Amino acid sequence: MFNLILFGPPGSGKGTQSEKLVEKYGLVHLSTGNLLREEITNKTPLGLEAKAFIDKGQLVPDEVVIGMVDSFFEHHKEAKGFLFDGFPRTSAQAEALDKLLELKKTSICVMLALSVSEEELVKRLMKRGETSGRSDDTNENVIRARITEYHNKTAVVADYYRNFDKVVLVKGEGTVDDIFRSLCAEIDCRI
Ligand code: B4P
Repeated sequence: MFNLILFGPPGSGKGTQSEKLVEKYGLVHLSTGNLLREEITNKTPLGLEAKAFIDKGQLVPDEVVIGMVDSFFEHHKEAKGFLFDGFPRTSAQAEALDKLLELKKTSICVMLALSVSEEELVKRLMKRGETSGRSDDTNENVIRARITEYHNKTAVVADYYRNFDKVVLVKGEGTVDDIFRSLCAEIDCRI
């Protein structure tokens, strides 16, 4: 199996690039953001709980997210590899992911980390907010809170994988196609 984490702050292009990468490499796309939004749309108890956090720009509690990922794996037993988008976002999630993959006798091959300046992140997310209908994209304070959560809780996840020499930094500014080419070059030499 080839398992890849696409990492970066909110608005760094994870969702945008993931769609292109899963199509090219035939990986199963696991976006915890998309899964949570689906739960919110379906008004499930999990969705209602998650919405309260997302609307404030906070991370959803680890046990909720890890449970959701576990059940996603149950439904994708035949996958030949996963692209993790927006997960793991805390050290506890990273450790849980390692354990779940170990049960499948596999592991993370590489973490590709997109780097984008904070002003560019805010600009992109405010622009998406004009059309996406996403409650977490319309208010600049909420966007900045998400970026703060990233620095406080998520950035350390890269250190976790750096210990295993699995992190590659990729410039996340420029055209979508140029960034896609850089990501593909890193994957092609490992797959
Ligand atoms: P996510 O759905 O993961 O959303 P995101 O990080 O905001 O967006 P992403 O990074 O995918 O967006 P993209 O850059 O592609 O999370 C939403 C919320 O869910 C979180 O805040 C959190 O509360 C919760 N959550 C999710 N996972 C969780 C977890 N594991 N644990 C706890 N809580 C969790 O796109 C941004 C915009 O930039 C788009 O409009 C795009 O068109 C544009 N863009 C992309 N590339 C560009 C480029 N090269 N140039 C210009 N614009 C570009």
